[in-house]
Amino acid sequence: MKKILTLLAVAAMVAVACDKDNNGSSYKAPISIDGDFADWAALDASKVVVAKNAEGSPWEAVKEIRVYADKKFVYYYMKFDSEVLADMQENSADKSLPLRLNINTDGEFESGYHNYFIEGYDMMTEGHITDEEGNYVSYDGELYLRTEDGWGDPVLASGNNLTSGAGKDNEYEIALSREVFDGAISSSPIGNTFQTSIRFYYLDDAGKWTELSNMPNLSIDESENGWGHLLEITTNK
Ligand SMILES: [Ca+2]
Ligand SMILES: [Ca+2]
Repeated sequence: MKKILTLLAVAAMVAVACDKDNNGSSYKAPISIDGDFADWAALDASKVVVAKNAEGSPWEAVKEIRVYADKKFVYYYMKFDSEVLADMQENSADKSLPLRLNINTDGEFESGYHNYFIEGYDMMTEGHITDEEGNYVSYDGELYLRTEDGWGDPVLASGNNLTSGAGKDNEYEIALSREVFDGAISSSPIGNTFQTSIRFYYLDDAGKWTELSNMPNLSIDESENGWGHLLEITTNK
């Protein structure tokens, strides 16, 4: 009996350590934003969407991204080529790295923003993953909504826990809170299926944002999913 009670006590402690959602079921984050990437390796690989830098793409500084979504968060992983990155930043005004997460929640590719390719994403987050000295900082994104008038002012300022991030060496991970996102853009929440991509920048010698990479970056003709330069993500429940 004593053993059973001990087990129950442990179970109760574990339950307390986990978040409770509205349904009362527990949530344990599969990814910790801590600059340790072993948690990514532990995910079910069949549920992680991976994009590697396409051969012949105009960009070389980002080697790979991964995206994994569950009911609470959308998680992003990225791996850089340190040497290429350092070369590009050699004459940078400062070493901060701006980054945008692009998200298409309406499932169609006419509305929203188009740059090079078939995109049509209607929301983006914007922030930095490093400070001016090039040290990783937490990605504290502000949220923008694309309208007929352009991007306009952010619909959610930074400092609202929309995103967080952590990096080590040439890897970085981000968690985006679906609850914060949906609260800011209630008209178009992130659905079970959505599309996303990442745009990377560095600062040139005049401090101007300059492209480091776009991911994914398959050419349209080679794209297998038909979504152009967005990855299609299905939420793991
Ligand atoms: Ca981690
Ligand atoms: Ca769209």
